[in-house]
Amino acid sequence: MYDLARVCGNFRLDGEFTAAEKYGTGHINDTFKMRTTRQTYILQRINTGIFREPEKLMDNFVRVCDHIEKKIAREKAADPACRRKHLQLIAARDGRPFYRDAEGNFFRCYVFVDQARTYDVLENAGQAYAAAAAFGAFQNDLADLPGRLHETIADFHHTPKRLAALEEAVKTDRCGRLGEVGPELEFIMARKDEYSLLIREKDAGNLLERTTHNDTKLNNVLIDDATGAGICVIDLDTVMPGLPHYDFGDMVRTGTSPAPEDELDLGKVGMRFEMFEALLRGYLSNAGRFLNAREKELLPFSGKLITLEIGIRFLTDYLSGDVYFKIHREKHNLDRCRTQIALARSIEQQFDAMRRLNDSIK
Ligand code: ADP
Ligand code: GN1
Ligand code: MG
Repeated sequence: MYDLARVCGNFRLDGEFTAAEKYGTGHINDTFKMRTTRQTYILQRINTGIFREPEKLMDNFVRVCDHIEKKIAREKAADPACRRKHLQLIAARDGRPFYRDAEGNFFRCYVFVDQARTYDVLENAGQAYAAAAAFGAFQNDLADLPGRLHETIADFHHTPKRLAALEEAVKTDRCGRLGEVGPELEFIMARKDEYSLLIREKDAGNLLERTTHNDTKLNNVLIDDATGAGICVIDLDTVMPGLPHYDFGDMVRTGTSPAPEDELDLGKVGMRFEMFEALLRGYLSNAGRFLNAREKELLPFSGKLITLEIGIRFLTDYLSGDVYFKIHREKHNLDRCRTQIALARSIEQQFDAMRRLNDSIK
């Protein structure tokens, strides 16, 4: 699709380009694992249909990476392997943190973190604890980031606006798919009153805007093969001002079910309580240092809210003709929406126990 050898020639790489292959299961960017004679890298083409201001996005990226790098600088003096704990951006030949080709494609490149991997479905509670601790540490590290980051996508987690977009897609029914989604729509609409809770609490001053990741799908943290620790948080496109709940909620959405996000057998989808507990304890082991009482109290609710919010987004995209998320089969977005609903239902069934556990952790 792209002349990757030529693109790579525009970055300050160590060694000569040898090969690149498609990599990962992300829904937005085009990701390649790329090798030179001396190093392995990740090369990404930023999806500028979605991220309309890639320069600002990369400005965020650099600020975040530099800040985290400074935090671990002292550690690094003692252990050079610590550089695996943050993304190391490779500058383009002109010194910028990205390369823009003649067609207007934006590419960025960073060092491939080896002996670590991501999981689309977590295997055990230890991984859940480790991943959530890493995201908690990430928020904690960014708590003193100077200035305010650019909003790379406005209202990214504004659930009522996500619902309004769904209502618009229902009205338009661009692809004539409305007839297929009755039960899903009914489930989503029946919970309409819950979608504004976090926004209202924020407006009332009970929840504080912080710098958050906003896309804490569990495959956005690298787990070290040898130690099982969550070593490096990746996919920094949406790091921007937000609520911590957006991050914790997405961990619950992606870290508690034993089935993948697009599972067809909904009987396999559900919230495993022991995974929720591990996520909560892992997250609080770091985020517990800065969260206030109301922020803590609303963590279980965020799991349900973000699951429904992403369900709303998948359904909106299905009705709109699959224009946002990459799909790999017919009805893929509808299948994804259905798993979110099955998971939200399972969360609702265990909600009292989730809250009791949360309240018991001081
Ligand atoms: P997307 O926005 O499309 O999800 P990501 O930045 O999450 O893109 O990258 C896609 C996948 O590539 C990740 O899930 C991870 O497996 C892998 N990956 C990304 N960055 C690195 C890295 N620095 N080292 C190793 N693997 C990486
Ligand atoms: C997208 O880029 P990726 O695949 O990690 C999406 C998230 C959704 C997720 C659903 C910028 O994440 O918001 O939660 O898919 N990213 C963007 O799987 O929209
Ligand atoms: Mg990703």
